[in-house]
Amino acid sequence: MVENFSEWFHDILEEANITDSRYPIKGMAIWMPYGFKIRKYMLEIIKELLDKDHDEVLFPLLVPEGELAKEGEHIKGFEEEVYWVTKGGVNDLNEKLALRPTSETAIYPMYSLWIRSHIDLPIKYYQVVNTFRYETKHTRPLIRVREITTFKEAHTAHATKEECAQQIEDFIEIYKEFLDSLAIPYLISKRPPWDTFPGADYTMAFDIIMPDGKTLQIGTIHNLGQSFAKTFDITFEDKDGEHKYVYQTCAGVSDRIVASIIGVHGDEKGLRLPPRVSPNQITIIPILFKKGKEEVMSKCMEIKAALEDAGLRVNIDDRDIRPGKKFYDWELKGTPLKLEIGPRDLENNITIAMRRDEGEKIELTLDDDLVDNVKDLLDKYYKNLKETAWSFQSEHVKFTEEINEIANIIEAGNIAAVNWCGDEECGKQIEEKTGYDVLGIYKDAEENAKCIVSGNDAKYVALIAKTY
Ligand code: PR8
Repeated sequence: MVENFSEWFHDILEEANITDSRYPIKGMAIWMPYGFKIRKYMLEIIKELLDKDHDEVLFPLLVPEGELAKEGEHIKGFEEEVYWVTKGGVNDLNEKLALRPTSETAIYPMYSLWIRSHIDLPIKYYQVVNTFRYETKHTRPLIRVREITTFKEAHTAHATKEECAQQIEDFIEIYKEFLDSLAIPYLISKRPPWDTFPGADYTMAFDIIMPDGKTLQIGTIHNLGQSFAKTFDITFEDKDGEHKYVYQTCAGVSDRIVASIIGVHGDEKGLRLPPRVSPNQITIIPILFKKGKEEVMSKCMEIKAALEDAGLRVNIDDRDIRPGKKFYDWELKGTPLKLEIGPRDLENNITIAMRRDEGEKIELTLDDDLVDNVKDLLDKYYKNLKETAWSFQSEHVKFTEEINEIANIIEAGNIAAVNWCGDEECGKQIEEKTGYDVLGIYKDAEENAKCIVSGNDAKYVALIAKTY
């Protein structure tokens, strides 16, 4: 566990060339080259998963005030966070334009034009865009930003309530697969009514535990029911000739995915990147002396080409600096596997491999099996990252039947799990009495379990946490 996580996180973003937060607008930062690559590979994964049965689109950034204000609950939830464009050059605009805080009110008026008949359904679109939220809580790079630069938002419309509920399940599976590929563990819960997305029937959320014990919501899936359909008049003619409102869902992830890759896997030496998103999956470090320099370099190039042919991302660090410094740098940057080759290794026809998660040096023979052996090490590394992260999570969810215990559990860096009857009043009392947040319903309670507040029969196990 990283001691002072907040400071560590801040430093690593700069040292590993992820983002630069010195841009002169609070809550807005620059993606630097190394971070941009991680972001790019992360997006490739989610896009690949969505592209199986969603289509990517791109909507304008600006939303007319009239549309944004149409859905009462929605605007109430967002009005304090909206940035407005009021002028075009020196002229006042006739209608204020919002920088989208999210795109329901940009997309749904168009759905109303596009959807006519049941044959137009389902419609499953997504876009990856920047959105703007004037966050009033403490901003933090990648975690709580005012320009969310990597907002993947999906919006679907369906003919029936059942299909709509199925879509929520499908999104849950997609997000699981996505996070699994990044070796990130998650807790899935149904948000309580008072923390449901503005305008939605219910919200399913993915949370992670950061090393400091605070939870971060890294993805949400909202069942919008028919509320937006009624506001934006999104109807279709059904098979029976009747005109009906569609049922809708939306789902989003953001820059927080990159924050969780960094936070969940990092250690005191720096990043530990999951192979799928690491800009370099293998870094070759030549140990160069005057004698035999060319032979070593040409062997490095040969190995690089062989690994690249197998679809791996490889770099050679041939900078004119001490090898020790190179090791240090690539540990900081979280390259999954390093291969070291010096003149003596060349004589012995070997390379020394080192996984980022283990200090052990492994001799690999430079033969036809090299590519397979390297892939095997990457696979073991990925599995170890995943297992370590999942065990950290399960060790940090602690069940209690005592309301007075909740604070101790959470202050020791954990999440508390408690029995809850499901009544809003009891849920809010938990928050008031403890000062922490009810994340949501994690699962059904066991038989005969009693609510931690009222003592009545408990329906659910709820998670309580300190949140980002
Ligand atoms: C929706 N509409 O908007 P959501 N900085 C970084 N990440 C953030 C921030 C922020 N300030 N605010 C939210 N997120 C729906 C679904 C279209 C898509 C991340 O939902 O408001 C959080 O991880 O819940 C959140 O789960 C996700 O964006 C979607 O935002």
